[in-house]
Amino acid sequence: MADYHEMWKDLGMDVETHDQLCEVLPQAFGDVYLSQENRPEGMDYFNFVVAEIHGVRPAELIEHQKKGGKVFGTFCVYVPDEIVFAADAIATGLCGGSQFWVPGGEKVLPTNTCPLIKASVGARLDRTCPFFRIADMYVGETTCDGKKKAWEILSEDVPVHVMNLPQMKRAKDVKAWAEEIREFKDKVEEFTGNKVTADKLAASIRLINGKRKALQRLYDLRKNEKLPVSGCDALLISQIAFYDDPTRFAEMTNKLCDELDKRVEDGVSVVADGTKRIMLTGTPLAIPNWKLHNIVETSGGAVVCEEMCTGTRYFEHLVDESQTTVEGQIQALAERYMNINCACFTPNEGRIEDILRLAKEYNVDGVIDVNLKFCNLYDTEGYFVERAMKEAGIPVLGIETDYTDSDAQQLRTRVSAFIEML
Ligand code: BJ8
Repeated sequence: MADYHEMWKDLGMDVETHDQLCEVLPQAFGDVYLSQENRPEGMDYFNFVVAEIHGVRPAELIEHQKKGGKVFGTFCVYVPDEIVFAADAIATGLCGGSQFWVPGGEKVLPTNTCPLIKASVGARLDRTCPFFRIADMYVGETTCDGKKKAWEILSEDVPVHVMNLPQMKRAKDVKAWAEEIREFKDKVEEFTGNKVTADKLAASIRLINGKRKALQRLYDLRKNEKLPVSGCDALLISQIAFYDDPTRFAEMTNKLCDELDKRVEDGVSVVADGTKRIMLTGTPLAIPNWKLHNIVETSGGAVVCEEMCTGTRYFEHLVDESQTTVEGQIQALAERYMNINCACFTPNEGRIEDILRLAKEYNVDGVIDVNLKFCNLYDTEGYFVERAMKEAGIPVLGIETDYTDSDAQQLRTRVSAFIEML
């Protein structure tokens, strides 16, 4: 990796502590990724992005700021990136997926907070992630209780705009979400000094739809019996989608898909015939959380789909591109985003329907319902998920885990036993 110490210092980072992270990440990545066999060549780009994760993209964002542009940091797939890009700003995901940041979060948050929140708060307060330093404004949402309180803590250190996400899906809730998007647009316009016009919004809707289409194409390829790409690799791409330049990301993902099309034609698979096909469902797996995929794929299974925010919840459903007024576009955005089925909604039957549909589409042998420790929402919803799977005759395994490696061995035992009985 090139030397970015000067840039990190300029960002006011704690460079010494951050160096410790830089030391462990390549090892973790090598263990999980570079040990895989028969990887597509198109993965080289994504390997490069990870190798330079705190360098190349942050440098691009800084360049954008030097030209007067703003950067918005987001934490949830309900936040419409389209609005941000339409104001000539850049949106970047900020969710923390490493145990490295958790102790920093625990200094201010209760221990029984989910690791995603603890890592995100820790990355900011400990000044050990360039993305958290670069973002001019954070955009929060009222999804779960832990996040709501985290915004209050973070807002003492950085400007935070919180979007009030309704928690039901009645017509009046979609209307309320459209109103929130309208307010967000006003906020973004004021903060950037740039007007969100119908033309600009139309272009950014196409831009983000392009990213969604590329991801859908990648996931469709995973439906093949001969699996052209591993679950670990697909997860990495889903994670990178939150950070990368959307145009380049779609281009590189499509390029990889061209290669995967060829593999399907030639009957090339990354796994042996008969390898059990697993779908993961549950809480998001923020980068660099590769633990469960790695365990499944080194225990005789292959992950073929993720019903997660780092998965299908991120890209399914396109925004209607036919609207020509900002008002119409905001309505189209509200309708698309309210199609996402997060456990913070009540009821959330749509998610159960999605899991059943995806299990068929991807021809899965079993489902693993994974919950980040202390996420009450997904933990509780697990009751319905597991009951629905049992009723449909789909084997299901419920798992709770965090970002540490302390349970890796125990998880491996349980996952291996599950895969063996499929
Ligand atoms: S749409 S899943 S990205 S809220 S895991 S922080 S819910 S305690 S991340 Fe999420 Fe948006 Fe929903 Fe997706 Fe809270 Fe649970 Fe932690 Fe979570």
